Order: sequence, then structure tokens, then C-alpha cells
Amino acid sequence: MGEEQKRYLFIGDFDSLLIGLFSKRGEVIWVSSCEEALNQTGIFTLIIMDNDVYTEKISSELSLHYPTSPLIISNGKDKSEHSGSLRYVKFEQLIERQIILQEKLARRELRINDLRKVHEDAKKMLILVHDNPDPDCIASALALRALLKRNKQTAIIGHMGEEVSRPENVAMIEHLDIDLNVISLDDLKEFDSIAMVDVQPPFFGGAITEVDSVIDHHPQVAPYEAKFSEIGPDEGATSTIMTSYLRAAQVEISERLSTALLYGIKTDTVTLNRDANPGDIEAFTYLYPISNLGLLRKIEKAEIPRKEVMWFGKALADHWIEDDIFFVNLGRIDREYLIPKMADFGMQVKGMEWSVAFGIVSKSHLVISVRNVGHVKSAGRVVADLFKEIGSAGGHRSSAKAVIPLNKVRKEIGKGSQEHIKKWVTKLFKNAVAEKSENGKS
Ligand SMILES: [Mn+2]
Repeated sequence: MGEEQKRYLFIGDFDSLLIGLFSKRGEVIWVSSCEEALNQTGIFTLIIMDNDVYTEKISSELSLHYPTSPLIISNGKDKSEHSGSLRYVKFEQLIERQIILQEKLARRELRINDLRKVHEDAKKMLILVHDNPDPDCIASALALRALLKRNKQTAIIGHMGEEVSRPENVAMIEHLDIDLNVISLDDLKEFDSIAMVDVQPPFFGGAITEVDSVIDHHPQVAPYEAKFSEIGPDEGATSTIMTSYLRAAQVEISERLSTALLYGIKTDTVTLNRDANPGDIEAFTYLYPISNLGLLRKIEKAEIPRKEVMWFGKALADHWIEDDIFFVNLGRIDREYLIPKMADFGMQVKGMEWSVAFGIVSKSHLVISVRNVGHVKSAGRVVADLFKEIGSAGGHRSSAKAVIPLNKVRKEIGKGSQEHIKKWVTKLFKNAVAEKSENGKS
């Protein structure tokens, strides 16, 4: 038995383009009236009726005559007039969605030409990410390298922070064989051009004022010079922007790259749960079938080193709850990844609207990680308003971070003991969150 021949019956006035599309799928019979429709024989895959021809009587006559052929209504005025059991399909809308997508990709392709031009003369370029490399920025850096058709020798991926310690990120780097280099400010002059992904120059606190290109999904907080910049604050991950770039440029996405990008979107949006938009979902859906899900499971299951388990206990020992805000002080800590982890944990505590975790990293910086339930004031804005004058601060609706040099903290509060910092942070957030209920702004 071969595949069943598709047969379509169209009744009424239709665009010949639509009829043409259906005739590519099978036989099309196109009639103008109900009488003609009832004169046909056999079974139809689908009967499509113009809304202007439709009456309840015609529809019941058709279903008597063709009891096994499904009927849908299209064209004409909107569906509101007929009974709920009938399906109304706007074919032109389906096509329009495709047109919009293709337009977007074509426009992106023009942008990609600009981006390539910026870096084309560089013998050796740097793809710089933020000081705490996470899956999103690592995947985006790999994607940029593929987009520019470069390799390990001609496009170095680097950051200026500590060696990566978060177990999942270490596992990602190992399993996907990613060459991530720790570099210093001095090294920058060795490169012919610099690209930033998932970060923007102000993050580096004035240390870098000029850069060749920037691609990021964090909102822009301060002006800077760049020959090319693509800022998509609506996207949940830079990996989403990069996926769309690769698709627009028709660059083949390898399994390794796809797995990295999928993981980038997953972690930055907490599996499409936080700050995700339709673009993230679309990119996710596109990458899912070409990714190595077995490998991804291995990465996500990364084990916490035994000697670090005690940190979890220590961290939680110093927590308090005020006004539905979960606070946790991790004290002096050399594993920065535990700070956002504890902030995430705080949101799992019943009734919490906000979670604030902080600790002193490298004996020199206060790092604060903030989460909220999403339908309250924007975490990114709260953090920026509170700390942008004394440190780097920003983020998204429900997830944000601030890094403040300890000397600035001391200047602000007169002292630098943990008890003082705890009091200060608690008061700042209690006030910032309470302000919301007074003026209702978000
Ligand atoms: Mn990101």
C-alpha cells in the first residue's frame, strides 16, 4: 500500500496562491457552490469552505454527504458568527508569520556583513566575555567564532576573572572541549580587534573604553564606543541572538555548538522559566533536535566537589527573612558560584518574593546576587539604582547582580565588618522593595 492520495475540496472564493499550494500536496477540486460540492464523490482529506458561503444548513448537508471528511472554514469575515465546533483558519496569517521570520533573518544577514567587516582585517582577535564565564557567554563566544569562520588560533576566547569553578561550567568546558583563556588587561594590546559577547564595556569599570564589536542581551547602562553593536535586552540569552545570527548567515551549527547554545539558553532562562521570550523559545526549539542531549545531561549533572559541600551548610547557617525577602550572607568565599546558587535556593523558600545572597570574593569585592518572583519590580533596575554609582550592577527582570569593591563599601557605610554589611544590605533591599508598593511602579 502506497501513501494515501490527498484530496482537497474548496468551496467558494479563494486566493489562487492558496489553491496552488494545496495542489502541490494532492488533488484539488475547487467549486463555487454547495450544490456542486454535493455532486462530488469519494472521501476528502479536508474540505475548506469560504466563510462567506458558510451556513449551518450547508455544513450539516456536507457532513451527511461526506461523513468522514473534516471541514474547516477559511477566508471571509471572522469566525465569531458560527458555532464553536467549527475550526476557522486564516491561511494568509500562517504565511505572514513565515514572511516576518524570513524578513528578520534577511535583515540580520545584512547586519552580519557589517560585523564581519569590523573583524575581517584582524590577524588575531579576542572574544572577551565577563569575569565569571557562564554557559551563555561561552556558547555565544563559540558561535561568534563560527560566524566569523575563525578558529582557536585566530579568535581567542578570553576572560579576566578567576579560573572557572562552578561545577556545571567546568563540566561544560571539559565535555565540549572549550579553550577558555584567562587574560590580563595588559594582554589586550596583543589583539588586532576585540569583540565582546554577553557583556558590554561599562562592566569593566572604565578599564576598557574602546571595543570593536558588542553583542549582548543585557540592557545598555552607559555609553561607549563600538564599531558594531547588537543589544537585545528582550532576549533571555545572548545565545538566542547568536542562534538567529548563525541561521541568518546559513552557517552550519555543529552538534557541539548547538549543545553549547542550548545549554546557554537553558541556564540563562532557567529552562525558559525566567526572562524568556518567544525568540528564546524559537531558538530552543531549533537547537533541541541537533544537540547532544546525552552530553547535556552529563554536564547538568556535574558533581559538586566533596570539599565544597561544607560551604552549602556554612552558607545557609547565616540567613534571615524580612518582609518576604530571603537574605543569606556567605561571608568570605572563594567559590563565587555559590552566591547565585544560594540566591536561587532562596526563591524556593515558601512565600519569598525576593532573594538576596551576598559574599566577599577575592577578599576585595562584595558580590550580591538577587532574584525575584518576576511579577514585582525589576531586579535589574533595583540593583542598578542601588549600586551603579559604587560598583558594576545590573541584570534582568527577575535576576540581577552587583559587584562592589570593598573599599567603596567601607566609604559608603563607614565600616566593613560583616555585621555592618548585613545590616546595610538588608536595609537597602527592604526599602527598595517597599518603594514599589507606594507608587505601584514596576
Ligand atoms: Mn547571558
